[in-house]
Amino acid sequence: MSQSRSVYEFNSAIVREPSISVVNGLRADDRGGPTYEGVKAEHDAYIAALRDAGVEVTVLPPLEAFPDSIFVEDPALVFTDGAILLRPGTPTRVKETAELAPILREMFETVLELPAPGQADGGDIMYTPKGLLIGLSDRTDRTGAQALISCIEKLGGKGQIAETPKGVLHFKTASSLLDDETVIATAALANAAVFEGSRKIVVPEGEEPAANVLRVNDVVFASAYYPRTLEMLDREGYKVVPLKTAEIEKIDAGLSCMSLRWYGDSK
Ligand code: CIR
Repeated sequence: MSQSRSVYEFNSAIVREPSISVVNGLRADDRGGPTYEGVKAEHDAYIAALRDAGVEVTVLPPLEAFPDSIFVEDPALVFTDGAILLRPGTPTRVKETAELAPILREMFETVLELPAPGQADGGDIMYTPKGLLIGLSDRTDRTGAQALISCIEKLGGKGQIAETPKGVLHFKTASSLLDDETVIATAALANAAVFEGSRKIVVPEGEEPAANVLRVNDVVFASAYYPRTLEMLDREGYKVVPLKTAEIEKIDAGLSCMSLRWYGDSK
């Protein structure tokens, strides 16, 4: 696995347009569904921000049969040297993997498949300079995490299992990499053993969803609705791109989940 550049240096990404059915996306607590127009506007701004950050974005067509298919991060994992097809840990999303497979096979020479019966969602997987952290959650089980580590090792990388706090959808719902030394996390996750040795920025109480940020090249995408977190990131010297997330948050999503990102050497 190529280690010569930062894990947040990207020149390529895949996104998928939201379907009209996105209004029926999965959610743990129903605070009212998002509107299609609202999600589409947030998604359009997200694509524009990726392009502004220097990323070439491939936009896939919407899939009406899969309300959550806009969240392409979950059914696959991508690297410079290959891709891994995952098995999402919730029944309505399992077949999203087959929908992504053809484009990944076109774009990557090596495409591995997570062997059955394990399950893993990309939202539980954090790239760090020391390897991948795989959070166990309701979506990612130990069998899936261990099988995934074997796949990652076949691509020349390393993986390590972590725990996700109870009641949190994904490991990265509550933590994100900010740079080679630093993570941002909720208070519940910041002291996890896997973050020992990292510099930690803890999101203020009441702003927990702000822990899902996305570092892309020299900028950090962050939700526009958490002013204390935005201010803290600014004070720490990060170049923050605030993005609207009100609609996607209604279906438990944040900024990392709407893209698959990698650095393509051939570009
Ligand atoms: C789901 O429950 O699967 C979607 N409604 C949200 C997925 C968010 N994915 C992510 O953060 N990686």
